[in-house]
Amino acid sequence: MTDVSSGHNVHLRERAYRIRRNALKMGEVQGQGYIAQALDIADVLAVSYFHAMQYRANDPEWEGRDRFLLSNGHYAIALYAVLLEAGILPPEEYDTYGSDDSRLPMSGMARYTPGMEMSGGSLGLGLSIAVGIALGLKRKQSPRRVFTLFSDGELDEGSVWEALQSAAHHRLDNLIAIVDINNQQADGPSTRIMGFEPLVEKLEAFGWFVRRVDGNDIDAVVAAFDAARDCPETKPRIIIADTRMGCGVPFLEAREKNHFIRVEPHEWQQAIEALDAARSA
Ligand SMILES: Cc1ncc(C[n+]2csc(CCOP(=O)(O)OP(=O)(O)O)c2C)c(N)n1
Ligand SMILES: [Mg+2]
Repeated sequence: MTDVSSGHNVHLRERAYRIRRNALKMGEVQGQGYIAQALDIADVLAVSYFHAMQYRANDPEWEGRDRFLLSNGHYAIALYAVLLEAGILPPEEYDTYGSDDSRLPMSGMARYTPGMEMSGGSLGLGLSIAVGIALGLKRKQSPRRVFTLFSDGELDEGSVWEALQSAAHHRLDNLIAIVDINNQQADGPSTRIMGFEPLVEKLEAFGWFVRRVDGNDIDAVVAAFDAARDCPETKPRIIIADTRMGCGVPFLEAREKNHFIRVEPHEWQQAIEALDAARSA
């Protein structure tokens, strides 16, 4: 039987593959990095940049763009990977990742990098900034939307819950938040450090439109973004994406303590080969 639903999103799967590949190529330049996160969030980024958002690759500050705010600044390598794929950054620039004077520092800096809307190194702030921008766009009667990605570790931060509450208060239906539930943070599994379940119920009680999906299932992610776009209620929207760290490279997926992984020099090529094998499977 033909799987028609997967057929629809073949181009997004290819984008996600290329985002993962870009991240691995950058990781190889420095020999380390937040690679497992880039691999887990690649599908969400593919859907954001190649299905949901409007922007001009050759004019990243175009006033009519949708904004994408990366709150978890240590995921910068993942954002660079999609900015390279989108043509906002030139493809050969990956080679400068993390080196002196590069526009791609290991921790994201809005001032340095075209397409990076905020510096997110200090966690827990992106959603508040997104609320302010979404409110400003509404007051200017702009039809544009604000997307923001944050991590499950950021749910430990009180500021995130204040922002969740204020977005609902201001009825920001132009705000689409995505939270990456990879159940990992610096000190261990997120649910052990600071439990946040039942998350759907909590966010609904806070007045948000909520969808929870397998964040590594492109079809499910597309459906969630479409539902968030089409929801008729004047509520902010949030997509809870359950993801697998290292997704796409089985030996990295299996690695323990993968908040910050070191990859041996000979393993980078193996990682790309594993990615290629999964792509042609
Ligand atoms: C306010 C703040 N506190 C602590 C840190 C140090 N820090 C960097 S990454 C990280 C883990 C955050 O959780 P999460 O993003 O879910 O981790 P991951 O999924 O990337 O493993 C921490 C605590 C920080 N950058 N900012
Ligand atoms: Mg996490």
